[in-house]
Parts: sequence; structure tokens; C-alpha cells
Amino acid sequence: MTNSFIVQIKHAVVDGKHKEIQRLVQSAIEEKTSLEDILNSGLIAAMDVVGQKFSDGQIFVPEMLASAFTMKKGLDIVKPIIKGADNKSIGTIVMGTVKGDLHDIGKNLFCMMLEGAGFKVIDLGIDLTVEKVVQQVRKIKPDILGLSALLTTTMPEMKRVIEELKINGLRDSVKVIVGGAPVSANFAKKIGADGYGEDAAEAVQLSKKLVSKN
Ligand code: B12
Repeated sequence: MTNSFIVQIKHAVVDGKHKEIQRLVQSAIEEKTSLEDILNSGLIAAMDVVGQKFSDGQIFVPEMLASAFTMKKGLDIVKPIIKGADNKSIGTIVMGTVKGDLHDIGKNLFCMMLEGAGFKVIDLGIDLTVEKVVQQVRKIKPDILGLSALLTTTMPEMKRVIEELKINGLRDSVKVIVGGAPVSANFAKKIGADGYGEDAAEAVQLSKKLVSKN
């Protein structure tokens, strides 16, 4: 069911009303709206509208930035609740957005949900060179490496990372998962990744499955 807070949250993100978003998310939580609804029907649904408006030429980068900023402020309220109490780590995951790509909202959301599920998450950030990713995998020795890309032009970087891991003899020591709006299960298979998650919830399940096979 979509309640009025969800509708207001969605509108606030679409319109970039960053001053209102935290009060709205807080009120929705107080009214016992599920976090899943706040995220999926409110915050995330808003970004789809923003993307469509951008594609249609109704808005431009500054408006998209304002929406992204508002979304992030909304996520800041949800974050401590999702992360929950201190859990014993069920595995280590290194995450990052590939070279040339500055989109990090989806990655950050996935990181939050992984922490909530008990993973130790090391977020390397955005615009990561292949060399930096490989160097961090060598140093941290994570169970999983997660790569995010939101641009069709940056997706090939994921393949480059996998190839470089192979060249450095590290490919068999880490599971590689990929995601982001333009990425698909088919693409993941084609570049030799170990998995793909369409959204953060599915990606957490995938990550759990991958560490349980270790
Ligand atoms: C917000 C936004 C921006 C913000 C980003 C701010 C930020 N800090 O992230 C700003 C304004 C900076 C921006 C800039 C640009 N953007 Co932009 N942006 C978006 C927008 C509207 C929303 C993205 C988003 O946050 N979605 C919400 C999150 C929650 O979803 P998500 O990222 O897909 O993540 C989920 C899953 O994919 C998955 N997931 C994500 N990562 C991972 C990783 C793993 C390992 C796994 C398993 C799962 C997983 O879990 C997440 C949670 O469920 C999209 C449109 C869209 N609907 O995608 C365009 C969009 C991605 N942008 C686009 C474009 C073109 C650009 C620019 C080139 C615009 C320009 N002319 O400058 C620049 C590029 C900058 C760069 N070098 O990266 C295009 C890309 C088109 C294409 N075919 O490549 C889109 C699709 C808009 C459009 N419809 O045209 N953008």
C-alpha cells in the first residue's frame, strides 16, 4: 500500500527538496511505514522518475544532482536502522564504482544492506582505476569484490578488472559480482563474473550464497 508519506518522499526526491526529505522519512518511520516501502516505493522509485525526465529532456544535470543529494539525505535517516546492531562478520566484501563512473547511490545502498546482513564492507568509492581495485583485492583479500556501473560506457571496465585479476593470479581467490542499472545477468556471464544482482536485496542474497560456498 502506498501511503501519503511515501508519495511525499517520492515527490521530494524528484523535486530535489533536500530540506524536507529527512522530516518526511522520519515521519514515515514513526508512522510504522516499512523500510522496504520507504526505499522501493519512495526513494528508489523517485530516481527512476528522475532518470526518465532526464532522458526526455525535461530536466538537466543540476536537477539530477539535486535529486541525488536529496536521496542521499533520505538514506542517511534509514542507514542506522538498516545497519542494525553489531553483527559478527559473515564475510568481507570490497565494493566500488568503476573508472569513469561517479554514480554511487545504488552502491551505497547495497553497502548499507550488506552491513545490515552481517558483512564487513570496505567501500573503495567511485571512479576506481583497474589498478586500484586489483591492488586493494591483493591487500584486503576479500571473499567478494562488488563492482557497480551506471553508464553503458563504463561497463567494459568491469571486464577489464576481471582480466587484470586473472593476469595477477588473483581471480580464483575472490568472487566477483556486478550490478548497476545497465548491467544484466547476461552481461555478467559474458565477462566471466560470478554473479549479478538486479537490486540490493537480491544482491545481498547472492552475496550470502557466495560466501556460504566458501
Ligand atoms: C542520480 C543520477 C546521477 C547523479 C549521480 C549522483 C550520485 N552520487 O550517484 C549525477 C547528477 C552526478 C549524474 C551524472 C551523470 N549521469 Co546519471 N543518473 C542518475 C539517475 C537519475 C539515478 C541513478 C540512481 O541513483 N538510481 C537509484 C539507485 C538506487 O539504483 P542503482 O544505481 O541502479 O542501484 C541498484 C541496483 O542497480 C543494484 N546495484 C547497484 N550497484 C551494484 C553493484 C553490485 C555489485 C550489485 C550486485 C548490485 C548493484 O542495487 C542498487 C540498489 O537496489 C540515473 C537514472 C536511473 N534511473 O538509473 C541517471 C543515469 C544513470 N545517468 C545518466 C547520464 C547520461 C549521466 C551523465 C553522463 C550526464 C551528463 N551529461 O553529465 C553524468 C555522468 C557522470 C559520471 N561520469 O558518472 C544516464 C546513463 C545512460 C547510459 N546509457 O549510460 C542515466 C540512465 C539517465 C538517463 N536516463 O539517461 N547522474
